[in-house]
Amino acid sequence: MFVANKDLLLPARQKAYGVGAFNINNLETLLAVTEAATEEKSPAIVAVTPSAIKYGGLAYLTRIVKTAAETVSVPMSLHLDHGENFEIASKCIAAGFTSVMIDGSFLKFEENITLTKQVVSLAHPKGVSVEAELGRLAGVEESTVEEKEAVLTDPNNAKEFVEQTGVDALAVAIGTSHGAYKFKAEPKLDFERLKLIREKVNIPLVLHGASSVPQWIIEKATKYGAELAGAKGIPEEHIKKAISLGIAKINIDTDLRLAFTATVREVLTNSPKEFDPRKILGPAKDAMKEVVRGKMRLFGSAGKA
Ligand code: TD4
Ligand code: CA
Ligand code: ZN
Repeated sequence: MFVANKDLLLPARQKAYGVGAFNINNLETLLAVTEAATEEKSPAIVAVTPSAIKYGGLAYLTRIVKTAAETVSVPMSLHLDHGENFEIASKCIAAGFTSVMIDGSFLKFEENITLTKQVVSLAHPKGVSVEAELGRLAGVEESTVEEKEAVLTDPNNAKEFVEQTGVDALAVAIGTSHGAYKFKAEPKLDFERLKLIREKVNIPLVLHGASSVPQWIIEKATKYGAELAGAKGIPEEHIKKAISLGIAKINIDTDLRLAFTATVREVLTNSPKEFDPRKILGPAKDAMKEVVRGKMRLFGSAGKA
């Protein structure tokens, strides 16, 4: 069932569970999400970034996700992740996305409001949900954000931003970052800040950079030749706590990339005679599916569809 993010996030917010947004850029990753959602009876958000669109093509990606969503009985949405300008958001809306993120977090506060409002006024009459971002995550983004440039979300600004823009969901910066190297020392999230934001803002909140970088996947990848020393993510307990404090959408990309890569390496090493892509990518898809299933259980969305 093809739905808007809002239809997935409002029940999640009310019942205090989280819905995973899983980044895809190919058929295998989409199948992993779709099969996991079906088996776990879970809602799912399929997320596509501008660089995924560059890689896979807007028309191709839109069609395969629509086909998947219309095929399964669980609710799924198609979401633009980190749309960086009005143009890409409007292209995705025209293509049939049911949700877009406009990431004006690099702009000044007022400019972020103006851009977000523009996207909201285009999206809402068409029934499309809008996510915006306030504050900056460290790590790999549109351009790399150095840790010192990362700015955590100010709760008062969040309140004003939501009131002025009418967005449906807000991505907050509380210490997470994109990618496989989130912390040099111990993982640390600013839960106090999240509580304060929650007190002032009533819409669903979004946690980017939420991958846990499971050590067993790092070990498997390393066993088969990967070099991933120092990779570290968000502990699962932290994710649970964030959900209990109002996070309703949780973005996962890195853990799927890691599961994919570890499994492709394993198959190629263990089966050197194999050259059928389906025999290589099939197990990688299954590995990603298991990761997605685990997330759905962790976030509490399993059994909610
Ligand atoms: O929004 N995301 C996914 C970002 C993906 C990076 O974009 P490109 O497609 O341009 O490479 C997240 O918040 C994922 O966080 P994670 O912890 O999984 O890295
Ligand atoms: Ca951003
Ligand atoms: Zn993100």
